[in-house]
Parts: sequence; structure tokens; C-alpha cells
Amino acid sequence: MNIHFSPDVGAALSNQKPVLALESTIVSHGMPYPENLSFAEKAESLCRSVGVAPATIAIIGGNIHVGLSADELEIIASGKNIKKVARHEIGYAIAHKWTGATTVSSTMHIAKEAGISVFATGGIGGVHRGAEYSFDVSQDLTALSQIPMVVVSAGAKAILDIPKTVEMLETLGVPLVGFKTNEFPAFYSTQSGVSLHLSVESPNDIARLFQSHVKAKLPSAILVANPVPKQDEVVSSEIETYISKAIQLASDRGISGKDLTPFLLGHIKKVTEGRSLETNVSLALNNVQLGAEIASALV
Ligand code: PSU
Ligand code: MN
Repeated sequence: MNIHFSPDVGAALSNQKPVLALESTIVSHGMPYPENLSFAEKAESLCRSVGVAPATIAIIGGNIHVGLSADELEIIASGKNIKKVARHEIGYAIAHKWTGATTVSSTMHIAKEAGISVFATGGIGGVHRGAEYSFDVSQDLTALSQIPMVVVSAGAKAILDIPKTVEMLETLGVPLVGFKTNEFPAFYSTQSGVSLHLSVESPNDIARLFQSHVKAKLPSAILVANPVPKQDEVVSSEIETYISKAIQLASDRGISGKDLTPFLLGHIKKVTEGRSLETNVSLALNNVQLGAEIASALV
């Protein structure tokens, strides 16, 4: 795969300095402009402030970019018709010169090819509610089962069926470790009612866990579940009413497939008058912080 590296990511990789992969769908489809751009800039400067090169990944005019310039970041944040590119669409996106943002699954694939082993996102995709009828299960789960790297998330997005997502992760052989918690966090809130069997206390613990996982020749990622900071959470009893209404509205309007997650996040932001967006920014930056610490512990 032909990869365009930004100067600082290229230099960090060749000098074995820490690098953190960041996805771009959270920017293009997960948050509105201009809050998305300010989030992306904060995520990158947070990395730089602790000596980690931020590798935001996207596809620009059919070229794979690992590390974006300010102009490229602006295109992804404000551009019209930015595609949402999942892993199976990477070849098509290159062949058809798409400009698109990468999801968790495609970011993992590209990061691995680039030689990056730590990645921070917001919340992973998973098993949608009603999946027993729609069969809508995010490719993020299969990517997590096949690509060895550390993925830092605030759990699975609350719009999903969280118990089924956790079961599926187990079936797919993905170790799910709580960061200082024994409960799987639910994106907007710290609690989901689903308990975790594995937990870790420090970035160093995660680095050692990843090293032994790779040495044992296990093919999957390690999924780190890092709860949203308590002061920024929206408790699940409160957010749940908005989520079920948004899901009903999506079904009434026939919204499904890759449009579903962006619609739900956007609608919830509207009805919470922006509070869910503040929470999303907070949990994602919290993941970037931890991801940068893990990347530093691994070099
Ligand atoms: N985390 C966020 N906001 C997002 C996403 C993650 O805080 O928008 C994106 C990721 O790119 C993830 C995608 O891969 O949502 C899941 O989409 P789907 O459910 O269609 O697989
Ligand atoms: Mn889907």
C-alpha cells in the first residue's frame, strides 16, 4: 500500500519514537463543524505535548494519508460529501480517488500497514439494537479480531446493544480490558451494567499485556475500555430515553447501514442541546491522552 506520511509521523516512525493513530470518521461524521475541527486539533496537540506524533488517518483524492496537514484536516472536517470508508471499501476508495474519512476498521488496517500499534477512538462500533432482524454488526468487530494493536475506546457506543457487543467480542477472541474499572463503559456514561473480567491499572500494564499477547502469536487487537471522565458523563437513565427515540425515528425514516450511526449521534446531539457532543469530545480526548501514554510506554 502506498502511504503518504506527514513529516512528523514519518520522522517518528523511522526514529522509533511514539506514534498514536487517530481515526477521521469521528471528525467527519461523528461531530458537526466547527466543533469537530477544534476537537481534532486538540487531539493532535495533546499528543504533541507529550512527545507523541499524532497520525490522523484519512484518504485524500484516493491517496492514503497517515498524519494530516492543517489543510487536509480542514477538508475532512468541513468538506461536503466526505465518504465514510470502512475496511472493505479501501480498495474502491483508492481506485475511484475518493476523499474519505476512515472508521475504526479501516484506520486499524492502515495503521498496522504503517507500523503503528496504538490507536485511540471515541467508542467502537458493534452490534446494533435489533441486529437479530437487521444483521447490522459493525466491521469494527471483525477488524478487532484480526489486527493486532492496542485500541483505546470509551466502550461501545451507547446506541448499540452493549451486552451483545461484549458477547461478540468474546466470540471473536478480542481481550476486553477495563482501564481502572471492572465495568464496561457505555460511551456517554461510565456504566453499562456489563461487568469485565480483565482490568489494568496503568499504561505500562497495557504495554506489557500487548507485548505478551503478540509474543503468544494471538491475532486480535486488545480493546481497552476507558470510561468517560465522571464529571462529563451523561448518566444512562437520562441518555437512554433520547437513544430509543432516535432509533425509532431512524427506523421511521428508513435510515440504515452506514448512515445509521451518524444519524443517531447527530440527533442525540440536537435533543441534548449539545451536551452529548461535549461528552463525546471529553471521552475521545481522554482516550487520546491514555493512547499517547500507552504509545510512549511501548517504545
Ligand atoms: N467514535 C465516536 N464517534 C464516531 C465513531 C467512533 O465517538 O463517529 C465512528 C467510528 O469511525 C466507528 C464508526 O468505526 O463510528 C462505526 O460506524 P458503524 O456503526 O457504521 O460501523
Ligand atoms: Mn453497520
